[in-house]
Amino acid sequence: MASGKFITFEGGEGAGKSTQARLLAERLRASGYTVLETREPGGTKQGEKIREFILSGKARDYGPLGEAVLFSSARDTHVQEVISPALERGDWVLCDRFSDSTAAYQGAAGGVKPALIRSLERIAVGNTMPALTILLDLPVEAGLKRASQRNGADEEEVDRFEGMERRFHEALRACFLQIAAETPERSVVIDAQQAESAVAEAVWEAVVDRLDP
Ligand code: T5A
Repeated sequence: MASGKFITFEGGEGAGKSTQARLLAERLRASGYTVLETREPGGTKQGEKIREFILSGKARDYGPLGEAVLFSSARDTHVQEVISPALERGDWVLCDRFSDSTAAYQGAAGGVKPALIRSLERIAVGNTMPALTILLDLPVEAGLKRASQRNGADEEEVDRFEGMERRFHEALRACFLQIAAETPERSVVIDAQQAESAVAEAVWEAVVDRLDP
């Protein structure tokens, strides 16, 4: 039986997921916990290859369903080879994006039917659902601005999804909020417009409240 704690960070582009996952990992480690930081797509050799393939735009021709299958294949390996073993060891696992991202990007915004998205989640994730999902929510404009500032002037840095039209990003935001409303037992929504330190404090409060470190 898994005895560790599984936390995922979700949200639109530039919401601050990577930043907050790193800050939470530092805080947990300072409290004496063993923490595994990982991300999706990625987290395994195969997953990093799929990440490169999709984010470079090379998988675009397969359409949202093809991309959902690729993300799910990477997730299946990630769960089996990395996440589940770490949870069984009793580690804390912090994952930058997970299956809610497939529901939002390929499902709500990409048009893949909810039943297909749910089937893929069942296959790739099974029972290894997060104990806590932190949804970092902020207006689309603000998130894209942050992402573009991080990328700098290099247009080549804009990945497969950052460059999508505004309607796509609004659909993502609405979907993430809907998932959070439908799964209150694991989801906490945090206003990501606040300063980095204030967001970090809200994340820590959610972790203490839900998981009692
Ligand atoms: N995807 C992923 C799918 O379509 N389906 C899936 O199933 C999965 C798993 C992943 C892409 O793949 C898609 C979604 C994504 O488009 P990625 O590079 O991992 O690509 O992209 P993101 O996860 O969107 O990561 P980003 O780096 O764009 O955003 P983050 O991690 O949310 O933000 P972060 O921490 O890098 O911060 C961005 C910038 O903002 C600043 C940071 O310093 C940084 O410069 N910042 C703040 N500025 C002001 N105030 C704050 N509170 C700030 N917090 C951070």
